[in-house]
Amino acid sequence: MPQPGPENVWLWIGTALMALGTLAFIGMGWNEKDEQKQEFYIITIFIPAIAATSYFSMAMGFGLTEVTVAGEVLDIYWARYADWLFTTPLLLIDLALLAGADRNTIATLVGLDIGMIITGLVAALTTASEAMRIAWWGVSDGFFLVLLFVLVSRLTAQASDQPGEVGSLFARLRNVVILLWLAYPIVWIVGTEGLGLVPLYWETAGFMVLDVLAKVGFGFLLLRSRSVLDKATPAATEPEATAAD
Ligand code: RET
Repeated sequence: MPQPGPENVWLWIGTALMALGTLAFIGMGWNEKDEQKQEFYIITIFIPAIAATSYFSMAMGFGLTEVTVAGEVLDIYWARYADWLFTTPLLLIDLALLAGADRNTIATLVGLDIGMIITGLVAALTTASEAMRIAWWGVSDGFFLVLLFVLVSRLTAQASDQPGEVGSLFARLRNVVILLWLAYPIVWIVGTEGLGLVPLYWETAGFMVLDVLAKVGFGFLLLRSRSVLDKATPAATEPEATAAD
């Protein structure tokens, strides 16, 4: 099993920050009795909890493998993709619940997201050629761009039916997601998986900062707004039964 190099320091910091974020969210949700709000807490607690285990596995060397592309050996932290496969859909579900999105919109977002992560993993593991890796990166970008489009079009339209404060929290979190998430494919392509312009040490630092902001930062913004979560009504999936009949 390959062992992590000096980038290990970032992986341990990531493990610690994700674990602390998990504990903080558990603490914030401890006394929550309202089932609807509990849903936000449960989802948001799982996000850094999954990341903490993924970071731990990378720091220990378990989440690391090597691939050889055109005679060059690359260290690939595959555990990132295992983390993202679960946590990015959870982040989108948090946003979608806030928007009061319907099931079809949620399913579309999650489907596109899974397509993005799986093809990103293929890009990372492909050994055929450098060009093939970049081609798969492009396929993953395709899923990502459609996902962003659904976020700004359909999901935003659905959020406009929510009360004002919920709508503005949604808009803030949506913008945070768009800005932070856009950095991932850039770090990937300039880093060792792609063009190799940035060494693994700094690439690992970059992903760690992004992951902490996109998970723990996002979670704080969402959960600190308790009064807003109160007003976030669930999806308009089924009309409420009336007591009249
Ligand atoms: C990859 C490489 C291939 C192209 C694209 C990517 C996008 C990844 C994204 C990840 C987001 C992760 C988050 C994690 C934790 O909170 C797979 C890097 C488009 C958008 C938000």
